[in-house]
Amino acid sequence: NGQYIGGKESAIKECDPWEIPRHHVRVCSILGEGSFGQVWKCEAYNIMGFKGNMVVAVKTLKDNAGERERLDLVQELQVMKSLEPHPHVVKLLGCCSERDPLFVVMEYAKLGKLQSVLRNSRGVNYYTNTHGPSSLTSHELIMFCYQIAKGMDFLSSKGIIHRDLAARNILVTEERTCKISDFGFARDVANSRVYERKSEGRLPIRWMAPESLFDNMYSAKSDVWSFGVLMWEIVTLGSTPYPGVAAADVMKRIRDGYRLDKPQHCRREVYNIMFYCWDKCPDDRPDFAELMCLLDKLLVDET
Ligand code: ACK
Repeated sequence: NGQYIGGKESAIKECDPWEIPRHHVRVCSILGEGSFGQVWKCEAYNIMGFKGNMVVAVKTLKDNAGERERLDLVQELQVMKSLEPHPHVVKLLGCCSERDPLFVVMEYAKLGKLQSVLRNSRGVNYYTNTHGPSSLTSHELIMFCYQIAKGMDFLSSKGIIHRDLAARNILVTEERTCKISDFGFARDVANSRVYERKSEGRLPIRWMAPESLFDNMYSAKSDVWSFGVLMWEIVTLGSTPYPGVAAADVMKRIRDGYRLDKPQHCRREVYNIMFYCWDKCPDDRPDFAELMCLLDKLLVDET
C-alpha cells in the first residue's frame, strides 16, 4: 500500500552519478525518527545497476528541521559519497537531492541499531539484576567490537573523524554484521587531522574525550576514546555509560581522572583494551589498527 513519491519528476540531470529518479523510490514504512529526521524503509527500483526492487533505508528531514539540520544531512551525504564501499560502513546507494525533500538512500540493515540489538538480547531478568542468559555469546560481542574497529580503521585512514561513535549509531544486518552509520557530525579533516568544533549543538557527553569536552578538539584519537565507551556499551548489553550520574558530573569525573568501572561480567583483558582507549593523552591511546590486533588476539585465544 505504499506510494510512489513525486511520480511526475522528469529529466534528471546526468551530472551526479548518485542521483536516483525520485519515482523509483517507494515508501514501505517508517523505521524511526529523531527530533528533525526520519528514516524510512523503502523499495528502490533499478538502482545501482541492480535490476528490480531492492529494500533500502531512506533518510529525510522533517518539516520542522532548520538550516543546521539540513546542512548536517547534506554533510553526511557528502561524506558518504566520498567513501568507497567497506563491509563495516553503511553504504550509500544514491540520493534524490535535486529538489526537496532531500532523500539519502542507504543499504538496509535489518536488525537496526546495535543499541537495541544488545538490549533485546538481554535475559528476562536483567532489570531485577539477576542476569539471565543473553542470546549473544561473548565471542559475538567481541566480534562486534572487532568489526567496528575495522570500519573505524578504514574511516580514519580516509581522514574521516566520526565524532558520534556510539552503539546508537551502529547498524546490524540480518547476518549480524556491524556497520558504522550516522555521519551527520562527521568531518573530513584530511588536511588538518584535528578538527576544532566552532559551535555547540547537543553533545554526546558520555562518549566524548576530555579534549573534546573541554577544548573542542576532535581527532581520530577522540574517536578512539568513544570506541572504548562503545566497547563498554557492548559488554554491558547496551547500558547507558556512567549510570545514574548526571552529564555535568560525568564531565567533572572525567576531568578528575575517573573512568568507567569494569562491568561485572567483563574479562580483565577486555576491560584493559577499553581502559587503554581512555588515556588522558590522545597520543598514548591505541589507533584503530592496534585495536583490531588486540581484539583479533582475544578472538583467536578464545577458540
Ligand atoms: O533500531 P532501529 O530500527 O534502527 O531504529 C533506528 C531508526 O531507523 C532511526 O534511526 C533505523 N535505521 C537507520 N538507518 C537504517 C538502515 N540503514 N537500515 C535499517 N534501519 C535503519 C534505526
